Amino acid sequence: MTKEKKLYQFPEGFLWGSSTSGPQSEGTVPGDGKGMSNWDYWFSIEPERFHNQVGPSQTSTFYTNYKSDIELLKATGHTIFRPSIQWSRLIPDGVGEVNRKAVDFYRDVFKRINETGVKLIVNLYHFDIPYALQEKGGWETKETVEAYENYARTCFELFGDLVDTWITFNEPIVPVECGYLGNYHYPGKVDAKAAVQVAYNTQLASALAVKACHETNPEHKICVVLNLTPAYPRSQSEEDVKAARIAELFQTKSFLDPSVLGEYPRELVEIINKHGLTPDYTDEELAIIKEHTVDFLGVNYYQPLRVQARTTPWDESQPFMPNYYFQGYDMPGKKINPHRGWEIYEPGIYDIAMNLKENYGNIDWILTENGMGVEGEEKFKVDGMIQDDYRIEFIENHLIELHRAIEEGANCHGYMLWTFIDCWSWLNAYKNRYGLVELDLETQQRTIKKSGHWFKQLSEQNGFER
Ligand code: BGP
Repeated sequence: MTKEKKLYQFPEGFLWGSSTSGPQSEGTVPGDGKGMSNWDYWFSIEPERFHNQVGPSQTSTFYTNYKSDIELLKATGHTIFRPSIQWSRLIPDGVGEVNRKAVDFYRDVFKRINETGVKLIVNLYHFDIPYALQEKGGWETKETVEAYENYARTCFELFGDLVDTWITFNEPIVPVECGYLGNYHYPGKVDAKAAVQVAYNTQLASALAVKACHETNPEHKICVVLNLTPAYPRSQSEEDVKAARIAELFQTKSFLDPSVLGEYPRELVEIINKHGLTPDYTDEELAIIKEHTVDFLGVNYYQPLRVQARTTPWDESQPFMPNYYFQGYDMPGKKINPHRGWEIYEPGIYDIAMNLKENYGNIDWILTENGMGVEGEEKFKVDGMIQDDYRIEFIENHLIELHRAIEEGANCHGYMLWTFIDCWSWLNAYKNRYGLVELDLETQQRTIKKSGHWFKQLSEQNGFER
């Protein structure tokens, strides 16, 4: 007996596409005028920290090949696409002179994308800061906040005739955690006080960009992209539930609440104060955060966060970390992406959607990143094409949960995969492939994967049957 198929039809006008970032896709060529970013600098001093010692200079050569790459957007069914501007390309020293070659490049990219009829959503910041600012303390300082506000305003003025939908930051918690607590990103500090200041300054900068966007073009919309994984407790015991609640304060509410509600959660503020981590702030700054909340949200979702109460007492000789209050929980029997090692938990999307619906005024949102990284993906190549059925299944399974949420009133308006063409990924370089389009690193040739062809069909049908 064959099971009857169900049709998962998405609302009219639902957007289908992918996200990438400047630092992970553009690459550099001599004479392009790009300044040094934190990533360029870090690679120059510690290349061994990067997988196979592959750095950020080449990436997927979008700077050179963007004209033909943009043609691939249509071939893979895109109706929306998210690139990012590299601050260090546009304003090489972070402040001051604008690089005219960068203006020409980004204008041509945006113009061509508009001509294909694909909706553009442009991100201003994807973990990349001009090194000239990083050297002077980066996000620990208010000078960087001011420089970022000017940079954002410059972008709205230079590109506002071509772009009407913007993103202030992608996953702002990541540079906080990785750069100031966990030593996975430059500057590799382990300093909770600095981490809190960086988080606060980033939030202030995001609100200032929202303000600048609305002042420059009142019709334009702007969001922040957050990785909103729920924190799932090991059990319903009081201790585990408390651990999950506090983990969520740090991991998600630290940016979600001020970005959408205009205020920090009281319990988070109390914890920060209790540990002597209060950042430098003024009432005037808090008023800016309060008044300039985002128009909509971008949500990235890859894997859930599972936590439990601490099983061992915190070692007081160690510097403060959020996991003073909780620790990770390795749930037995969890579903795993064997090619990347991350847990796959599709209902996470539904839970995020319901949280936004119930606790954040059912704000409009787009799923801005979801995807499946695969190490050694070339082994799935048959007759010249990567047969990534696992990716198709991964996307469908997540879409089923998203569809369920939308049927129950979630305000989600699009699904964007990470990523378009296989790209360079920070410390992992090219280890994990995510693209709808395969990139041959030797020849730079692009070949649409099976999922890329399937995605086109998905987009044309505005849904799928299963
Ligand atoms: C997200 C980032 C992306 C990308 C992705 C995949 O959090 O926004 O920039 O890197 O993760 O990560 P990885 O390549 O480490 O698997």
